[in-house]
Amino acid sequence: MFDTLTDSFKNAIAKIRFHDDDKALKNATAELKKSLLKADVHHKVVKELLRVVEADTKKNGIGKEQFMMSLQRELNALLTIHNAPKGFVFASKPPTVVLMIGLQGSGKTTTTGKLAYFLKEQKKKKVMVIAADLQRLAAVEQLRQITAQIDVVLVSDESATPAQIVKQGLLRAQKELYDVVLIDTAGRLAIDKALMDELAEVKKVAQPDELFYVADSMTGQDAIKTAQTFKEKIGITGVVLTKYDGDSKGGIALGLSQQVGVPLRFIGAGEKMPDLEQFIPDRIVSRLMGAGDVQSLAERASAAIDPKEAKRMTQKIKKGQFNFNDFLMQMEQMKKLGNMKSLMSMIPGMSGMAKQLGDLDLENSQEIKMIKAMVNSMTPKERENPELLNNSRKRRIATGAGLGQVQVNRVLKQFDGAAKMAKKLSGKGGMKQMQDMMKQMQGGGGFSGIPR
Ligand SMILES: Nc1nc2c(ncn2[C@@H]2O[C@H](COP(=O)(O)OP(=O)(O)OP(=O)(O)O)[C@@H](O)[C@H]2O)c(=O)[nH]1
Ligand SMILES: [Mg+2]
Repeated sequence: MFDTLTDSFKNAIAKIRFHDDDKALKNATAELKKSLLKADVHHKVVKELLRVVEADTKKNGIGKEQFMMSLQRELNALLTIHNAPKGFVFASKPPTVVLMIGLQGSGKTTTTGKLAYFLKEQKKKKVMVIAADLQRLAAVEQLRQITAQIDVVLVSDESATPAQIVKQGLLRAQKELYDVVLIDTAGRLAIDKALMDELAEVKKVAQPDELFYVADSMTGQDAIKTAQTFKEKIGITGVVLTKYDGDSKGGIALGLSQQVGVPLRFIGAGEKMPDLEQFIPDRIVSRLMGAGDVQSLAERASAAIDPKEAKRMTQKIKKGQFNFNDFLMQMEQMKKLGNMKSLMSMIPGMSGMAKQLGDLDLENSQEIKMIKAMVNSMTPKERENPELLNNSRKRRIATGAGLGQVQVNRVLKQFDGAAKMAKKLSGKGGMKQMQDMMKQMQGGGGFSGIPR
């Protein structure tokens, strides 16, 4: 997710050796300046960051460690707004009310869904969404589909005004003890008086704890200017940067908080519901320096994997009973983990690998589609008992799935191999094998000299 930026820091650090001189430091900062500007970080932000890092490193004696420490400290300062909240913060008295605002098409509705999903799955909260975008006819329908998909309550009424529907929703949230209420509002092409008046009225009724400005990262520095205007006119407490997956430069995330004077709180990097990440400065800095973010990884995994279910599955695998139904269920669970590329970049030393991985898409990969088609052509008995599959059954399944016999045989062989492998790993000594594998992965590639 932060490929370009991580590479910039990695290359600059590589220019400095253990004991070094002014010239090496100059080289390193010059290189960093060039690449940060290219990544679209604002020039004033770059200048200030490098000025402090250079002075600081000189003071402490030029060397790789000092340079990295100082870079780490200054990046942290750059991304942090003093006394401002980080990630998602709950109000002392529920429900926490969040107003989502921004220009047309910036990603408000999608982000409202992603945020609801994050709060429900990772924070285990009772979440309500209110549809206060009554400008576009399709807007409520879009939100209805999203909330249905993630199983979150939607409050809507096309015949009411935005302020009225917000009032209704909040009353219900009080009565039914909701933890969080997210309010999706209408966008406009540009900032105009009608929009600001509508938002001001909704704000008055909602009395929100948070006002999240949703900004499209593809609009670059314009996103920052608009955020500043929203801050002046309505007031905002945080920014969510969307479509970060389409922004190959990514530098805007670095300067945004200081430029707007409000913290960046979340980053959206994909169109699916799990594709939202909290922006917590020290974790992000760790990733930028190539040291991964194990904490976020663990939080994601714990949201996606139900420990009871995992135990049941392990038992089945141990007994050699892993079948096609289990396989499909595991695939569904994996989807909750979200984008593989961003997951990889959370593992220490693996940020380089994330790039090579590309966009592995579990839902749309040909292989997975083929397996799903096959499983769908099986009878319930066959799904439970893979060993039932003789040649005539295989032929029937191949026809039903629109596949050739060779393809079916290949997939069945793979499945068989995977089940055996899993059984082996789950047995005695299996855990050790796994750990050795992980150790090898951490040892190679990346740079892991950051003191923690
Ligand atoms: N690739 C990618 N697409 C995104 C992301 N966030 C939103 N989108 C897409 O951007 C488009 C607009 O998103 P919406 O959520 O409808 O935007 P909006 O701000 O609600 O738009 P209006 O209600 O018309 O003002 C949709 O096609 C989304 O799928 C993201 O993080 N990555
Ligand atoms: Mg919308």
